[in-house]
Order: sequence, then structure tokens, then C-alpha cells
Amino acid sequence: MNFTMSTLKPYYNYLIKKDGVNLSIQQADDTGKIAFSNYVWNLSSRFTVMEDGGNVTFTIGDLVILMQHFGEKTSVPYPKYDYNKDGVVDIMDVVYVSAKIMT
Ligand SMILES: [Ca+2]
Repeated sequence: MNFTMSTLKPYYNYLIKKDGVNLSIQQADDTGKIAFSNYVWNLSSRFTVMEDGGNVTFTIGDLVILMQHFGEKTSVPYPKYDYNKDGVVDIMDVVYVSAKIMT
């Protein structure tokens, strides 16, 4: 499934969420348009596009995904959910995301 949104601000970053969980950040092109694809969705999925401005917010859904990757240390250069970049998805990353949710 491909999505296109226009009438956005050119060159601004937009955070795309699916069911409240961060999906990706995309920059609008010079005409204020972004396009994205998502192949895993169902009819009840809800997509949100919001102006990012560099401050990604986290939700409980992000914390659940993080917990599903707890202990991972195989990716190069760092596991995707290793927010403090110490080479492993560990309790420090859980604390980081938890703190972001509460602020
Ligand atoms: Ca870590």
C-alpha cells in the first residue's frame, strides 16, 4: 500500500506513525510532498503524519517493541533499538524510552 501526502511544508521532517507507533521520519520534497509504503497493515490501522522538528516522541507501543528486541546485539553498527549506542538493547535503553514517554 502506497501513501502520498501533499500540501506539507517543503523540506520539513514529518514523523509517520501507525497505530500510535513511530514508523518512519521523512522529509518533504521541494513541493511539500511525502510518499511512503506500508505492506503490513489491516483495515483498522490508523496512520498519523505529524511535523517532527527533530523531536521524536515515544509511546507505550515503542516500549513494547523495544522489549521485543531486548538483548539484541547483532546489528551493524548498532542494534536499531540501542539508543545509548553501547552495542546491546538493554535496560539503559528501556529507561531512556520510558523517560521520553513520561516527559
Ligand atoms: Ca543500550
